[in-house]
Amino acid sequence: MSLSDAEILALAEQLDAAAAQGVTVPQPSARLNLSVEEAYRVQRLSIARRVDRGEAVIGMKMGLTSLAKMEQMGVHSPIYAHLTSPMLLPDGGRFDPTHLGQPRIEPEVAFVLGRDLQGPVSPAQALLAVEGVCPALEILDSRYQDFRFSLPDVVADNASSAYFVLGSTVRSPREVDLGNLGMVMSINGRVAQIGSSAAILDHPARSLAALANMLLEVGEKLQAGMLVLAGGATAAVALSPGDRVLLEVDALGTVQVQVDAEG
Ligand code: OOG
Ligand code: MG
Repeated sequence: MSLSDAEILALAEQLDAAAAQGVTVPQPSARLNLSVEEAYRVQRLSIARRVDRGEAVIGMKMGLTSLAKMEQMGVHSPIYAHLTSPMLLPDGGRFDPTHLGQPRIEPEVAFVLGRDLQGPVSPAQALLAVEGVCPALEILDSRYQDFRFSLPDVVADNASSAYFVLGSTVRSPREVDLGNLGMVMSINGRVAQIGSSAAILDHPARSLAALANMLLEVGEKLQAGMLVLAGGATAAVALSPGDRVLLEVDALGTVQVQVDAEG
């Protein structure tokens, strides 16, 4: 039994409100038989509500593109989600965690597209549309209790997106081989995760190509100027008020963010 348009819209409204308020809601899959396709419709409707409030879609992200992330979340299929303007923080910037329920952070690599990118494409073809690459940190916050969800649940929740930060040095993908760059994420000066860009579907360009190819299924393409997060290279780490996070990526440089202290 497929969901009615009214049920899809109700889920979008519920998840959008939960994200705005920093509260959790029940997983849709606990009471409904939501398909992945229906979950993407929920995601798009929730993003449409943000756009109605004045947010702009500035990019997209891939998620669950490394084994470490798949194992951590218990969901083994790559997914995509939308990035909107208030989610982007400046390098070295900070955010207020009080409206986030259970923030986590993960090390990523980001692409800046120099031209439109439409599937079907190979990873090498996808890279031709890329103008710049940089280190990135993504801050996640699930709208489900204990960060527990099925594949359709997390798709509906815009893949737990909350904030992201891009390193201020952007390099050309023609200058750097992205295939196996060491990545070290430190929190308060202590190493929290060590990984490699190779953990992201063997090469981050594969993640970008997979995104373009998934969007083709719904007749969409990536647009010039869009930012694309390739997905966490390691498991995500829980954040606390006052935490300072630094990511260092070989050949790409660094990116930093800070969680506001309490009070
Ligand atoms: C889902 C979002 C996954 C990534 O990079 O793998 C994601 C989650 O882990 O809550 O952003
Ligand atoms: Mg991510």
